[in-house]
Amino acid sequence: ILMGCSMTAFAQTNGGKNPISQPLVSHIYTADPSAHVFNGKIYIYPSHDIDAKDVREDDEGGHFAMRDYHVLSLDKIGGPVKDNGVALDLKDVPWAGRQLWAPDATYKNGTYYLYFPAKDKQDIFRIGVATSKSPTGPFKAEPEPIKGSYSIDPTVFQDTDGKAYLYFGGIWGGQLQRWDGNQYHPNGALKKKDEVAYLPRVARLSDDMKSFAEPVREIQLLDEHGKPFLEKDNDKRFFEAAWIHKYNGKYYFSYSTGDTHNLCYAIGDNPYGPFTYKGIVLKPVLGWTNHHSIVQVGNKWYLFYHDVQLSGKTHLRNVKVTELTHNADGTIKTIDAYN
Ligand code: FUB
Repeated sequence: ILMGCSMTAFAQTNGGKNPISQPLVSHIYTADPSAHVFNGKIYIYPSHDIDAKDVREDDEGGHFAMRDYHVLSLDKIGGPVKDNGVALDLKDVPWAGRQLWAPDATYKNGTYYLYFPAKDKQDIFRIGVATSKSPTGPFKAEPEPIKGSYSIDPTVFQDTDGKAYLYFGGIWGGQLQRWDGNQYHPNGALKKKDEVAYLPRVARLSDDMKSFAEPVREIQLLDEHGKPFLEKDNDKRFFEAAWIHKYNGKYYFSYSTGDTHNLCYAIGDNPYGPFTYKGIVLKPVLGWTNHHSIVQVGNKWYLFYHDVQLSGKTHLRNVKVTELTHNADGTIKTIDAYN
């Protein structure tokens, strides 16, 4: 299936002001775009949103009832976007019960690895891995989730020294509040406003890319005074949607603030952090969720993100892309998707 995304659509304007990005595809709903360049071509690993009419909306995000993944590909930004069909189906993941949420992918030694969260048969979010010889799949899932994994929104990062790391976590419907010291507490409560906010997680991956090489660690996110965020700092604290990119030798950890809908970023000197808060990458978009990836294509950097332009409904999203600028001092120029 080939969906058109012509240059004219991409460059549609806002009353003659700045270009507003248009959905990359409109034949299906897509969200949480994790983009990568493999062999000079751009691949996007999004969630595939569906209108599951049999599922009622709830505070845990039960209406985000996604059942498969499609990989999108394009030769260049602004070029036609191809939907490569079903890359992985829920029914082919032996351990999973429901809700295929935001995935990510990477390549190592001839194999592509797809990392994805799903609720297991006990309704606990875990992170699975599936492999393929092709970047577009089909992917074959491992029989069990990654041992020691939990919560949602995995993102995989391979550093220049060859080491690979899996970042993950998301509060509220993403269940991170149920995990303390890597132990599951079914009644884990949300933090009170003066408590230190929940922190994202990271673990280095083993050489096989299918298991953790070490216990899961918390990532320290600090404000400009070196202090951790409190829950009441909810316009800056971590909520979900981790991404990491490296720029000029620094590690940029970006994430969504969830209930305040910002995409923020923090900078560190190594993959484990600590990361110091620097500002907003993307202001709130149409719809409740804000989720992204930051990728270099050629000599430019791009932000892949989503909004609900096509549906007006929070759980039926469409992925988009826009250029991202690193300023000379290493900060990122804040993006307002509509101005
Ligand atoms: O797509 C389902 C969830 O919505 C993701 O896991 C979150 O990051 C939010 O975008």
